[in-house]
Amino acid sequence: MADTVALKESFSVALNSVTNMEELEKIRVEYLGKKGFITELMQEMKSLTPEEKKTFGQAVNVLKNEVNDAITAKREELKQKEIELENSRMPLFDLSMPPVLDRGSYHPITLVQRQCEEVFRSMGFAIEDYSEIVTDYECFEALNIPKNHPARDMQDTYYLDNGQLLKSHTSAAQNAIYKKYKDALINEGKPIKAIFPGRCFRNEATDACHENTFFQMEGVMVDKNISISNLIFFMKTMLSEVFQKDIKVRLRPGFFPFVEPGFELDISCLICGGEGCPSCKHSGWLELCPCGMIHPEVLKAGGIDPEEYTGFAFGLGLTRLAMMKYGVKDIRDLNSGSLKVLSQFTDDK
Ligand code: FA5
Repeated sequence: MADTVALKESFSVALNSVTNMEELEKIRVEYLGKKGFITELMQEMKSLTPEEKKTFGQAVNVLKNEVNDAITAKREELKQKEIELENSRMPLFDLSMPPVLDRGSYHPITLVQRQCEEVFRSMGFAIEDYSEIVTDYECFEALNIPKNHPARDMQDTYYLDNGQLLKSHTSAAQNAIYKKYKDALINEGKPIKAIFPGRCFRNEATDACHENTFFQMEGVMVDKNISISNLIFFMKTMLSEVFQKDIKVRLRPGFFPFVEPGFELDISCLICGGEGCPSCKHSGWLELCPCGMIHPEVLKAGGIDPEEYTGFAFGLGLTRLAMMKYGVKDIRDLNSGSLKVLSQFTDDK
């Protein structure tokens, strides 16, 4: 008497190796066809006793049904795969759909960032990108802010479990920039001139001029004999190019451990014309671009000899610049994703 269990096993192995409809049909014929293994088993019954016929007949029937069901399921599976393959070859868009959306627009921060990049590129600055997750060394220690230094309280920082942190200011990239360009400075006399825009994160209570996620654009220049007048020249050029009109600016002393001397560069609020409003915390002035001469310790950490080289650095508040440039009264509107706000900038490319 043939072994139905062994036949079922050989069928399973054969079915598993099937990859298309042709192979499936071949197996169907091999097992269920007129001369197939299962049909042959049925014929063996003739020579059995009535008792044997009963048990064997039942086993063959069960096997036949299982084989049938398995072939039907496999057929469905193959059909589904064919449909998926066909879909993957189709274009992802439907050319016959009527246009339902208006032309999109650049985000005001992108617009203002591009303008700044253009201004600095034309003055020979390289544009660099940097990660949003940085080390404590990059964000603080390399910037002359050791562990437990009170200056860390100036920036409410989001720390990660692994000790890294979300970049609280673009200054976090300074050390890497110095290390990247110092050889060309020292060996070939090429000044370091770079800007590096990026997203920053602080655990801030938000208001009309503070967000917890905002953009800054850092800039550095290092060479022999760089002075505060170079810094003032670049700041003035950047502001007059971006605003294309005279704006009132004030420079006052400011403390940042990574510059000496340090300054706060404020602009007269363009929302209220300097009268005072929520956008400028009713002071008439908006802190826009702190800056200063790079601290000798920071140059040293970047592998640059402060006895030989000097430089300036600035940290422009790009999000605030976008507010001023486009008259956005509340900084939170810029992260709101509201098309009402953002679509106003469509034509300004
Ligand atoms: C800094 O972040 C320094 N790293 C800047 C710097 C660089 C100083 C190089 C000296 C040399 P501050 O925390 O003030 O400084 O931020 C710089 C600018 O970013 C501010 O003037 C403001 O325009 C913008 N800014 C800061 N915090 C926020 C915030 N929560 N929301 C929106 N803009 C902000």
